[in-house]
Amino acid sequence: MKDKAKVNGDIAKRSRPGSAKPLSHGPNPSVASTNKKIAVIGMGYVGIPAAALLANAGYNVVGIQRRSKRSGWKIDWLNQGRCPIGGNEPELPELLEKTVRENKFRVTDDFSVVSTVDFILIDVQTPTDDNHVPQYESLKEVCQQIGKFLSPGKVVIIESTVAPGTTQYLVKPILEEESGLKAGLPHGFGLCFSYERVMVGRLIHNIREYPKIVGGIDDESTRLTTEMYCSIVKGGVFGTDPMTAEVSKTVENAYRDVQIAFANEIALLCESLGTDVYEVRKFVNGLPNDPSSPGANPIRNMHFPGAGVGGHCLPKDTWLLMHGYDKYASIKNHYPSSILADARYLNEWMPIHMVDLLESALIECNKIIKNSMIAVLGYAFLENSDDSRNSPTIPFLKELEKRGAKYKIHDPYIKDNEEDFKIEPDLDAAIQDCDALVVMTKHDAYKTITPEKLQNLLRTKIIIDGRNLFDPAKFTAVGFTFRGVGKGKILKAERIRLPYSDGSK
Ligand code: SAJ
Repeated sequence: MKDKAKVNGDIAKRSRPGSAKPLSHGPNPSVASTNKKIAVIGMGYVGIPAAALLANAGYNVVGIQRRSKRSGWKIDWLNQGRCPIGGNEPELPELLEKTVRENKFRVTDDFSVVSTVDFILIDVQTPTDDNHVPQYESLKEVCQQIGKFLSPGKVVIIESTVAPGTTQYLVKPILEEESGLKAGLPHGFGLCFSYERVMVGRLIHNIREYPKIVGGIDDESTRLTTEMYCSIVKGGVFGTDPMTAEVSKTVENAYRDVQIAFANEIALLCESLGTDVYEVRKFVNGLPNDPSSPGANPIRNMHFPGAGVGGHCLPKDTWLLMHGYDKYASIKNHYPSSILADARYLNEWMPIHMVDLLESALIECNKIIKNSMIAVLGYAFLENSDDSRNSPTIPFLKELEKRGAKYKIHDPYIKDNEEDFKIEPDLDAAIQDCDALVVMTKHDAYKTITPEKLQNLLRTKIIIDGRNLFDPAKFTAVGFTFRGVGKGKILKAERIRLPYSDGSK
């Protein structure tokens, strides 16, 4: 077991950009000294798992959550050791129950506890508005609150995703203004941007297994923050500067968004060309890498096309990246077109394409979309989760309304939602007497749906599959009209079959 001095020695050296050598390999619970205290601000999908892991590593952790109408209830739930996050989250409920029972973790709405802690993690929402401008009300408010209770030696760590430049040019000035201190250790406060990489359904896993990037305003901020994360992170902790960390985070999600948009555009082409995008994807991803020089020719990992891209991250992180560029970039490169922005617009459009697929299927069945009743499976943005933030189902429903259709929504994990859509808890009741079934989220609960079940429930045998949930042949074989994102072969078959298949001219 490495002794503390050795660990500190290792950590002192900031890993040179690109050196990719982690500052330290963890987890190393021994670094978690029980007399060190941590405040985690924002009891959501990022703050709760981070707090539970750090408390379990030995830190004394206090969660800070506003007693708001939407989230205030979480304070009491958490202090009873109960997990407010629905869906399947391995390890999290047990860790919360244990750390609360052992008095290692508690939650309050009183910001004055900041005066008693060593580290302050900021895990609040950082959405963008309809004009793609970051909405930093929560971030600014918590920085003002923190500033009031800051004293020299404390370290503030932003984990929420922010636009490049935000740590240096927005957060730091507010903290300095409110505290009267200068940023920078040892005489002032420490400050880092160390972004979250959580994903619903694997919150604990991602924090523990994924590399952690620490962008500190100075070496001491980076060193202390890295030491803290080493108590829970297995994937290595890498040091850099705040701007590089902010760009890396937003690029990481923009990369995924562009990859998904690529898959979505290919799916649209496949529909028109009469091919199956999943067959194409299999062949494209199957191209082996050149064994003689694996690095020479990066592997292909075509992502999954689908009914849209939701969540708190991908729909906004590209805009955060571009906002940082617009606001803080000193040199501007004027380039012809932005694949980042176009990717966003295409992914935002996929729910509309789902309605187009539905309308064409209804017409094929001599029905019109106006006043038709549609069964919508899945309100969450991601399978097996209760998270509906920016769910593609929301613009899909709004487009249905615009075209005069009625609908029933089912989701196994979500009852109430911010948009106040009525969610039908009983699957059969949601499907009963509908003119079509539309798959928006690939919950495991839907994998057992059979043609027989739907034949007895649906008024019109139409399926629109936005998540490659079903095997179309199983349904078309018994007379269903089937549409799927990227499923061109069915269309072609139907096109081929339709005019002459029943021999009628
Ligand atoms: N999606 C597709 N096709 C795909 C992958 C996803 O259509 O091939 C859709 C999903 O259905 C969903 C949306 O995209 O609606 C987002 O899915 P996700 O799997 O990216 O889930 P997030 O947004 O919770 O997680 C992402 C992850 N980012 C990356 O993998 C680069 C996660 O690692 C981040 O921690 C998370 O954003 C975040 O918090 O930033």
